[in-house]
Amino acid sequence: MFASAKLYAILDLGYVRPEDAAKVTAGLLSGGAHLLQLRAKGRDRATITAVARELIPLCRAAGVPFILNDYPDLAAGLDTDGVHIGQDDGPLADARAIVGEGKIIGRSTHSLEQAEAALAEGFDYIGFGPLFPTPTKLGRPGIGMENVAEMERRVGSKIPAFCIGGIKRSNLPEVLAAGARRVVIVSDLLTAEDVAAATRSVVARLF
Ligand code: TZP
Ligand code: MG
Repeated sequence: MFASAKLYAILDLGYVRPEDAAKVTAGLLSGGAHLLQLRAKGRDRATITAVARELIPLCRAAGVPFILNDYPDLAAGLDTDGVHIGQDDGPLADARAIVGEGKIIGRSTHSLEQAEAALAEGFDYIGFGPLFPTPTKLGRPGIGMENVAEMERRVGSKIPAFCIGGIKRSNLPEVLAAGARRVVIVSDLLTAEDVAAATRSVVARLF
């Protein structure tokens, strides 16, 4: 599932209340998301742990890898499939030492140079963006789509590379036309009236 993943869904607790996390995740999974991340910026460790414990069995049952954003130590203790870290979260080796071999470790990248550096360092996958400014990641400018094709050629041909940031069902055609082969979509799926149907419609357009 991981190597062929095209739609990476993120259950972001900025959009979903912890008590709704399992229900919304079930929608993402039944809609066919290929990877699932729990992102819980600013939440306490107890909340993150409790939500992760609910989501992990749902993902397992669906055959979908479960990735925790940040907190390699929590990821190790929770038996997640992996962890996702940003540019300011230290080198891969530090995270690897905590979570161990065999776990997926991804890196956020915001430029072609960072994408190539993450590949060279040995990350299992990257996020590339934000392509467009987005309320889900405030304070970061959109990097646009002009480097997407080159990023896919240099990095996406070697490890899974997911374009991210402001991608919605409405602009997915232009993102794909720019050369993207895999995407992360957060708010557009989490705020959809029918999460499963919205997810399904995206998956159908990625093949
Ligand atoms: N990293 C770069 S953009 C982003 C993250 C986590 C948020 C993407 O969310 P959305 O709602 O799909 O724009
Ligand atoms: Mg981080």
